[in-house]
Amino acid sequence: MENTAFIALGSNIGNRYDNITSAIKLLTSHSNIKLVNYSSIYETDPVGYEDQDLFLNMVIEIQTVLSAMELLDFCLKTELDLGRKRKIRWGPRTIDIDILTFNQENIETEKLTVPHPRMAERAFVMVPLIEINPNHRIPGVDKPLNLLLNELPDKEGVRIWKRKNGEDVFEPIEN
Ligand code: PH2
Ligand code: MG
Ligand code: MG
Repeated sequence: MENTAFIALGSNIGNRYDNITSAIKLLTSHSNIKLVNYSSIYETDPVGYEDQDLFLNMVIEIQTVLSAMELLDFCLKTELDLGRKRKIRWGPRTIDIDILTFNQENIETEKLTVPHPRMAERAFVMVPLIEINPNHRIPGVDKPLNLLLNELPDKEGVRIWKRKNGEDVFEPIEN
């Protein structure tokens, strides 16, 4: 599987944990998508549109032979399968599945922009991303991730909710 993608997951409607773990299961049930790594789950204050419930957020790393567009289509299909309805921009969502990076590629089409244009400004993305890949480079961004994170005002709005390793072990995927 020659392509590596980092994907952000978020949910703030319904059973947020079920939504996120179901999304991972559906994504990795695709024969051409392999889960390589996943972060802890964080509970996060809403960013952008603040009058909504707290989110759960995490990041996964996958390998795939799909193209970025094919991966996007499968992410959008998975959102719909989990009952996502698009209403307010940045508003409440059952599940949001965003491609953050795809290899080190810059992609700009009508449907997809990679790297995700707002990822470096969002602590709810940067904290889980740094957890699983502290040396990750965002194409077009020279600064290391931890320096970017230090500058973000909303870091305190990101709190560990379920640890990947530790007492409250979280294993979304049975092997
Ligand atoms: N997603 C948004 C807008 N705001 N805030 C948090 N905490 N987590 C999210 O996943 C999120 C958000 C749009 O995608
Ligand atoms: Mg999003
Ligand atoms: Mg999205």
